[in-house]
Amino acid sequence: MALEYESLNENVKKCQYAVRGELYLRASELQKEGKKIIFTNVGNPHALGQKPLTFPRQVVALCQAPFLLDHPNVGMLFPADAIARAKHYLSLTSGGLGAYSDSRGLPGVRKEVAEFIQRRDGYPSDPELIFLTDGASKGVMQILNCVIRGERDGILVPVPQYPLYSATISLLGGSLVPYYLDESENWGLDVNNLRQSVAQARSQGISVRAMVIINPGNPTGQCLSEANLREILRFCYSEKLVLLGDEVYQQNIYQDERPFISSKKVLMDMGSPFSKEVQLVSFHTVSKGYWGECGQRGGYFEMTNIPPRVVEEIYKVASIALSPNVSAQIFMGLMVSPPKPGDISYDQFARESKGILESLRRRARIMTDGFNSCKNVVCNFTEGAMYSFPQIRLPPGALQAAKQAGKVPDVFYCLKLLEATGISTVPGSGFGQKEGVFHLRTTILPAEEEMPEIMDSFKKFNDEFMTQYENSFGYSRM
Ligand code: DCS
Repeated sequence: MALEYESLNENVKKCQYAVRGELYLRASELQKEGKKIIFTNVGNPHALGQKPLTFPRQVVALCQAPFLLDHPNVGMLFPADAIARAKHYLSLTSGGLGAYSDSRGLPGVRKEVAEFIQRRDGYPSDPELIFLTDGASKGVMQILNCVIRGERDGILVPVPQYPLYSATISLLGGSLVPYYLDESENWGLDVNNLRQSVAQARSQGISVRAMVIINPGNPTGQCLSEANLREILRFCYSEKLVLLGDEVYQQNIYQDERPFISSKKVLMDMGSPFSKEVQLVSFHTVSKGYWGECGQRGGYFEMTNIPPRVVEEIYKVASIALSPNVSAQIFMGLMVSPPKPGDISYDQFARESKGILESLRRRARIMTDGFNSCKNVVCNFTEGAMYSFPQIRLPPGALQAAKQAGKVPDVFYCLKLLEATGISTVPGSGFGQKEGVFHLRTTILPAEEEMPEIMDSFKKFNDEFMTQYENSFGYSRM
């Protein structure tokens, strides 16, 4: 047999993805046994009760069932602007949602994305340099696939990081070059650390080719400042790295001091030679923000300063998969061109989206404060994205007990938490963390009214756990 475990591609075996790892599997088992599980392991808002925005669903419903457009009562069920938008999107397709589109996505939707980027950043954007993808994940994989030629090609990745990056780099047989975010500086990024990481990688014969930033951060929740982005872009210029800007959480901002600024805008603001030379690929999605349409699998990437011959090659590779999801492309079109003031659906759309964002902002606060009120737990405020990433300072007794159980200490803690409370989290080791320091990640997505109860039950578990394992020998360090 060709497909046996022993003969499986080693890169497949090496690749790990903690968000659906051991904790998730145990939680699914417990759920089957009838235990109530609160799934905070995945940033999957609708799975935790978030309602879809009405307008985009109306438009896509009409696109999926175009015969409704000919129904005499369609105007009683759907607002006129939704009907008009459904006709608009259908006219962009070559045969409705059942037909493949161009492998880069529908030209009309790519144009809408370019217009959105131009409005957001104040600089022109070219639809020819925008590819629509099945979620941001597929875009990231396509680009890493083009960059990584073998194990000597390194990609700078933040630690902690979202494991899409570590997993894809393993799968493609490249080398992950970590740079550490500083927890005591609110998960800030120090460019000196970057230099050290690159120097160390080079001394091992690795050629560093690209750098990933996640802004706002997953799992760390920080928002990068404009000054920091400028430093990063300057660093990419001097080191000749392509910057992969993961900006999927750009709508998820919960403080006013540091609004989201795209890497593209900062790069263009820097002017020549940077704006003409630094290579940048930026990613976005319909899965996050107040949309949370994870199951639709819509995303895009925009390329800046990527040579036309490379763009052609990326197009060729995208063509192998024929076409991104067409209904997801329409979600993307709607996300980048939502109803405007004066449109029939505007008030409802604005009310719904504002309601979700304001609630997320309150939930970020409830969670951080809740964690910080617990014994031996410290947590930076979630400035953006959808996660809280508290540090759990484990007493030596707990480290010992974990060792005896054959578990990594944070996995041990998260399993106990799951068994006691039904709260399903992801251990910090799944994202990478400094040695001897332990974390867990939760989403801030459970319903706001359930939040106090969840945090109470977390606190009760944690404080009892700490008392049980505490002794006088000190703690895991920060
Ligand atoms: N980039 C980051 C930083 C993400 O957090 C995610 C999803 C993606 C890209 C990919 O999203 P889509 O493919 O859906 O566009 N975040 C996962 C997570 O950490 N929890 O849920 C999903």
